[in-house]
Amino acid sequence: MQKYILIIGACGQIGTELTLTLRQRYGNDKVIASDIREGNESLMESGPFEILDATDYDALEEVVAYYEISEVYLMAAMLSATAEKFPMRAWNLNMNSLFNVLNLAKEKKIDKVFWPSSIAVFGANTPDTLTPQSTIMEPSTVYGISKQSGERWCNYYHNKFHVDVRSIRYPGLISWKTMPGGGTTDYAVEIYHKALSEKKYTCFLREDTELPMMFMDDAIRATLELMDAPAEDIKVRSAYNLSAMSFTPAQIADSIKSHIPEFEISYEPDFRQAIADTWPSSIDDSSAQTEWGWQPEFDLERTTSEMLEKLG
Ligand code: AKB
Repeated sequence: MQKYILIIGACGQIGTELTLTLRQRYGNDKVIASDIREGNESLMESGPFEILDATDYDALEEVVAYYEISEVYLMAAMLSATAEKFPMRAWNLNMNSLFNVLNLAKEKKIDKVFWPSSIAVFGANTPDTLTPQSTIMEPSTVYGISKQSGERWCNYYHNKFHVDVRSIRYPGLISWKTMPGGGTTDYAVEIYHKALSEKKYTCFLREDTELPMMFMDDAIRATLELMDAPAEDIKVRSAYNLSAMSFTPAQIADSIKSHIPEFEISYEPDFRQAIADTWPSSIDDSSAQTEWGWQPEFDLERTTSEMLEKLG
């Protein structure tokens, strides 16, 4: 049987690269990109594109029926920094879109769901270093609360209705094709753009704020490996911890200076510092490693070389 895939939030930082990779793998016409607004030309022109509000169940159901969709990647979300400014809008988007997709799967209108969680599910009382898969989770941000609730609902729909939903707790993601928007880890992308254009960057986090990060190629590969894994190997139906590297703003600046010696960084922490302070500095992803074979390929040095080369 032919497999048709729907990406919701296809114009975002992860959605763009996920759509292009899935189109290469399955064929352009098999992967339907959708978003609330138009985006990247390469994405819009390489295959079918639908304007879709993921909180509108009827509109979503119509697109799923029209294209005979069997798999949905729900990438639409309001990220941590923006969600602090618009709590109710964030809750509405992050939760209702998830319920809509989970309910389509419960009704057997689709077979498989991918939904992204985040390191934001953790909070100030979580062990900070090598944070375990199962641990104290008391998120204090709007975004973190929505992601933690989402994880519990994914687990519930799997246990109760046998929905095949799979998820990853993404760390901060670094990519050059599409800018992130509204996140706390966004500095780790902005810094490369500013290093090339202005040779200096003012960071909104303190120099010693260590956070888990990942290069986008690793994140996309992890997503596809998790979706390809046999259902019986997926023991975690909330979301998997996933790790690649951890660094501070001072360390990423040093890594850039080894390519651009005149680069200068200064620090003006803002409200995003308080968000970052509640997140872990490193993650234990041994469950992902043993259950579906996860291994990262990009460390900070490789990420810096790739970002500066591609953006340069
Ligand atoms: C954010 O900073 O909000 C995101 C995330 C870690 O989920 N990048």
